[in-house]
Amino acid sequence: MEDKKLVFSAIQPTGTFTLGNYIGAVRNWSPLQDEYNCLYCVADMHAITVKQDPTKLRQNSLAAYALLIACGIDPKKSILFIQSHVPTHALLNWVLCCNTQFGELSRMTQFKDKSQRHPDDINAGLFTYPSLMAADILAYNADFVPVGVDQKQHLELTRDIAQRFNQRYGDFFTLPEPLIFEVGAKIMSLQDPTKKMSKSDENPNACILILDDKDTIIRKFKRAVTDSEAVVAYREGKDGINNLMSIYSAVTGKDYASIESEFAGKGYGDFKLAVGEAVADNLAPIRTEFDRLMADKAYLKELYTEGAQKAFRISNKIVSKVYHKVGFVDR
Ligand code: AQP
Repeated sequence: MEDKKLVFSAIQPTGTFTLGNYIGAVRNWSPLQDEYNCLYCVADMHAITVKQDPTKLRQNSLAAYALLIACGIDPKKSILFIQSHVPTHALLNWVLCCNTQFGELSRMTQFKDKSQRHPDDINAGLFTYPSLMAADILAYNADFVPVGVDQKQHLELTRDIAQRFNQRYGDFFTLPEPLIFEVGAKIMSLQDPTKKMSKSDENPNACILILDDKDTIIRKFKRAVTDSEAVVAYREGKDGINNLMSIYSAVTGKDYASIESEFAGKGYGDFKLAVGEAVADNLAPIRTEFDRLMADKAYLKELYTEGAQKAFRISNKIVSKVYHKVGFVDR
C-alpha cells in the first residue's frame, strides 16, 4: 500500500441501502479513494445481531458488495471485502471484548433502540456489537472512519477501547477519528421525521431504497409526513420539511435559502414532487450499474476473493502483534 493515511468503513447487508445510508455515508466514500488508502467492507457479521433469513442474507451481502461498486467504490483503488471472509476481525474482537466494560456497552443508544425493537432476541452479539466494530477498525489501525452522525457514539467507544488497550499493553493502536460529512449527516424517516431513516424499518414508506424505481420514489415522497403550515422553510418544529430540505439540498447542492425562494408561494405538493424527481435522477445511474454488476457473479467473486486476501494480509500482521502483546504464545 502507498504511504497514505488509512480510511476504514463498513455497511451492514441488512437490506438494500437507504437514501440515508447513501447520503450520510456511502456516497462520501468514493471521493476519499485518491487521498487515502481505503478499506470498505460489507459487515455481514454485524447483520446477524438481529435475526436474518440465511438465504436473504447471502443475497443481500452480494448485492451490498455490488452496490458499493455501483456507488463509486473502485475495487482496484480500494480494498473492498466481505467481513466474514476475513477471520482477523473475530480474532481481535475477543481481545477487545475483554477490554470493554459492561457499563460502556449498556450506554449505547443503538443497543437500547434495537433491544426495544427486538425484545424476544436481546442477544450477546447485539450487546457487544461495538467491540466488533472496534475490531473492524483497529485490525487495520485506521486513521479515519467516515460514518453518519448516528455512529459517532460507537466510534468514541472504539477510541476508548484503543486507549485502554494502549494503557494496559503499551502504545499500539492508532486512535481513529470520525469523518462526518455535514450535508445529510442524518436523514430521517419519511413517516416519522424524529427517527432516523433505517433499512430495517417495517414501514416501506418510511425509507427510500437506492434501488427503488422513479415512480416508487415519487410516491413515497408524496406520502412523506410534513406539517399544516404549507411553507417551505427550514426551522425548528418543522421536522418533516427540514428533512426533505436537507435531502433536496444533498442531491442538488442548493442551500436552504435558495430552496426557500425556489418554493416561495408554492404548496408542499410541488416541493415533494421536486424532491422525488431530484432523488430519482440522482439514483438512476446506480441502478443501471448495479444491474450490470449483478449479471456477472463470477466477476464479483473474483473481486471479493481478492479483497479479502488483501485485507487479511494487512490485519493478520496487526492482530498477530496484539496476540503477542496480551501474552498468547506465538504460533
Ligand atoms: N438515516 C441515516 N442518515 C445518515 N447516515 C446514516 N447511516 C445509516 N442511516 C443513516 C450511515 O450508514 C452507514 C452504514 O450503516 P449500517 O448499515 O452499518 O448500520 P446502521 O447505521 O444501523 O444503518 P441502518 O440503515 O439503520 O441499518 P439497520 O436498519 O440494519 O440498523 C453508517 O455510517 C451510518 O452512520
